[in-house]
Amino acid sequence: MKEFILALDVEERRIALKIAEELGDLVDRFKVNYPLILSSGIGIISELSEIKPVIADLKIADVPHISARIAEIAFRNDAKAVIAHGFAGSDSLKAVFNVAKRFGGELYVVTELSSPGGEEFMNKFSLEIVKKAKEIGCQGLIAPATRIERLKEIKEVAGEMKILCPGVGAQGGSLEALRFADGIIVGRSIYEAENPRKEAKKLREYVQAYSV
Ligand code: BMP
Repeated sequence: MKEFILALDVEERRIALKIAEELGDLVDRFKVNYPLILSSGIGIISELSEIKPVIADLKIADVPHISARIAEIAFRNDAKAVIAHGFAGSDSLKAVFNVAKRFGGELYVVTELSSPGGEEFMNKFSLEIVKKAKEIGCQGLIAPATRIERLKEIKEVAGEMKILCPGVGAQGGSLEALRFADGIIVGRSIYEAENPRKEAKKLREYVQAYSV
């Protein structure tokens, strides 16, 4: 079954909770990032978790002991998964992976950003990042829906690792990503839509159709 994940990049706790209540039945998980966590506080993860599991997209990329502490705070506040940057290297990834393991959570590793800037530096190393993440035993990867050919290459190296793809919709990425990915992460196309529920329903049906 493919996953449909809502990126809740709004900046107000009240709005985030309202959207989550309205769309929670249509999505598999929520992903929260700095805009929401910094404006609402880390407690928003627990609040949203009452509705659906939360991925804390903190794009962790620090020296190992700090990376581990960041991940620990996210898991202590009920995150079920965290996202870390692969470019920080295997020591930092291992540190986060060990924390995730202790909490029974997951670690998703960013390969290369879905934005054009992801092609400047990150894509020179993204396949190496995939190999490293796989070697460590990380549960999944974040890979661009905006570059399908690259996504295909990432999938070939990733094998059975789970791949979640942001970039669908507002960034110009296509749902074709689901040919290689296990799930899509969508934000603005839903929460900025005139009728977010209608948009989310359409995507839900699409993801479901791809899952059979
Ligand atoms: P939107 O659908 O509004 O473009 O949002 C995409 C979400 O996915 C954002 O939260 C962003 O931080 C995240 N993301 C991304 O867009 N590209 C990546 O390569 C990695 C991400 O985590």
